[in-house]
Amino acid sequence: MSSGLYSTKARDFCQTLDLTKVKPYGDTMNDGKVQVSFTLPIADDERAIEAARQLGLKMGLSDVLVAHHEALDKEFTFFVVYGNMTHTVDLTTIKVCTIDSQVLDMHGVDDFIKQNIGRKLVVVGASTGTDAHTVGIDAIMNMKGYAGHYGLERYEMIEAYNLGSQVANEEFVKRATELKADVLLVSQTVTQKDVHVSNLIELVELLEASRLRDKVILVAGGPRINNELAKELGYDAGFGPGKFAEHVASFFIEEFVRRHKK
Ligand code: B12
Repeated sequence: MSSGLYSTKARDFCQTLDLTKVKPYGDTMNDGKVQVSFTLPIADDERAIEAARQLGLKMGLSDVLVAHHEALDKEFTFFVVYGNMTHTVDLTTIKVCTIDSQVLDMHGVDDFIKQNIGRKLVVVGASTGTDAHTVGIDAIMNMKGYAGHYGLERYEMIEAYNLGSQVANEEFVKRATELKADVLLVSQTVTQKDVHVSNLIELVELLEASRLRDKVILVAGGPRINNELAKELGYDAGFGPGKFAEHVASFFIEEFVRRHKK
């Protein structure tokens, strides 16, 4: 291994990477290479391929290549398009709304609750509204957990109630009241026509009307949920893909203590 080779590479990288003009990396810095896939509601023919190419140009790609096209049926065609992104972003101006809690593991969370709260926390979760997807909320709550991360049901100091899917907001609020919930976890997967937004807002309104909003820590999650959106909609936090029980638990135990110290 020659250290000379490595230092030359590192120098090239530094010389060409401009954080104020970041663009996709294919195999050389700043080549802007991307792959986009989409379906058009038209038959798979020469005109359709040209339509896909022109759409690629309109997306801000140069050197557009329609690498793959396949008829899904007579009236729909699937495309894979390659191209070079002409746009850049200025990383130095980007601000994100992050969750700053220190992430503890399951035992760390249990110990924290024992030492700082002194009783079990009641956590009630569901996939609400018309949403039938349960895998996300199960990943967070079920005993066996997901991808090697145990769910909240396994935590000694958490009393977890997973109400399942398609739970109407009214029913969710009713059960949360009966169970004296400290924390409410809402999962939303379907985002077509922004149904998740109206459903999440409806829950906040119901909680406010029942004078419960300030009494619970309210968290949303799902594949297209992030902290920024959740906060905008009146939630205390939002979690998306790649987050597990320990992330949300670490957030709500800190938040619980913060509120009760006040
Ligand atoms: C499995 C599945 C189904 C199953 C669900 C079975 C079940 N019991 O859940 C079935 C077949 C029932 C189904 C139905 C439908 N589905 Co579906 N489904 C999927 C699929 C393939 C996987 C979803 C999944 O399980 N992901 C795994 C989990 C673990 O990931 P996750 O949800 O993101 O959860 C993680 C995080 O987001 C986070 N998280 C999630 N929730 C929460 C909550 C909290 C509080 C926290 C902290 C974190 C958190 O933690 C998890 C772990 O990291 C996806 C496509 C895909 N590959 O993603 C489509 C998909 C979600 N389905 C889709 C659609 C459209 C539907 C239907 C509407 C189809 C139809 N026309 O009938 C129906 C839904 C009907 C309804 N009323 O809801 C679309 C959604 C598009 C959109 N953005 O709106 C997708 C993306 C498919 C697609 N590409 O079109 N579906």
